[in-house]
Amino acid sequence: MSNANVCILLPTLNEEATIAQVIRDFRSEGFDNILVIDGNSKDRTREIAEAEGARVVVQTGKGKGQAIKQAFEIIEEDYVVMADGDGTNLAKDVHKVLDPVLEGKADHVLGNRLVDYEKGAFTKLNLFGNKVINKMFGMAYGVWLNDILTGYRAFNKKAIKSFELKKMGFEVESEITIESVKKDLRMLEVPTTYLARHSEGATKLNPLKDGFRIGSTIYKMAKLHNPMFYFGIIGAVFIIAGFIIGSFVVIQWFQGVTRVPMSILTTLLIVAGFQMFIFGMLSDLVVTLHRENMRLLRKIYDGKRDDEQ
Ligand SMILES: Nc1nc2c(ncn2[C@@H]2O[C@H](COP(=O)(O)OP(=O)(O)OP(=O)(O)O)[C@@H](O)[C@H]2O)c(=O)[nH]1
Ligand SMILES: [Mg+2]
Repeated sequence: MSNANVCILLPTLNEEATIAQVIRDFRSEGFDNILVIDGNSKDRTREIAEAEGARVVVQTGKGKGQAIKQAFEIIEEDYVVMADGDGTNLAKDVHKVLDPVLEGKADHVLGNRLVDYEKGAFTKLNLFGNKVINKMFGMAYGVWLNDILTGYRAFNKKAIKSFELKKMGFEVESEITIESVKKDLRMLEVPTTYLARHSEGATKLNPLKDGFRIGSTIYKMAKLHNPMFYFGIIGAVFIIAGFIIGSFVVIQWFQGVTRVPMSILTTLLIVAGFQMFIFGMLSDLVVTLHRENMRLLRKIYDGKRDDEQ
């Protein structure tokens, strides 16, 4: 199969130190169709990318999420490989990432960075944050992946055109993965090598701020996919708070002090907590029925498209 049908998508923001090499490396793997979506870099990223023969598009908004959304809208090729422009992904790994999609084994392949990473590629905080986020994702969506935040991925056209992306920043990787679960896409993880950043290129990621945003996106988006998880956590917080205050009330009562307002608060917290669980169960029912309907609709739609082709 010719690689002209594969678009290599590189989002960039001030990556003049690495972009030329990244483009050359993908070319030497046999990929000439390279799209750089640039976030209005203040350095020479765009000029360099153009000189290396890439198609350069300047994103209309801000953030990596907006850039990816815009790129997915303009891409017309049947296959897409997305990689970072900071030279942290090995172009050599492209075949590992892309082949399962080309062979029709998956709609979306994720290059797992956590098996083989260079010293210094992750800070301790980033590594810890990644692990927590992957566990949380597994609990919320029932799909246990090792690296949902990877920037090295391959997709087929069906996948990129089915994503409904709303997040503007570094939440985009989580959103794409969540969308893939929701749209029943076949996902596959393959091991890839992750290199440390070039010493001249600065990270655009703020581990605490972006980590919190990513966690909150995963949690909020779970409302429409796994409401038991979403409401269950709120319920658990209420019940635990109720038990803590309740224990205090009981201890004080044994000491001869009666705390009436606190007793009322304890009851309210525990009752409200249980109600949250019941609410979660009901929402779960609604979501499950909706998912079955969507599956059926998708089946009908795919069948129709096959007939047309
Ligand atoms: N177009 C565009 N690209 C961006 C934006 N922010 C980051 N990028 C690019 O997205 C890729 C990944 O961003 P990084 O800053 O490396 O984030 P990361 O890889 O998650 O974090 P590190 O571990 O620090 O490398 C890089 O190629 C960036 O240049 C943006 O706002 N717009
Ligand atoms: Mg990076």
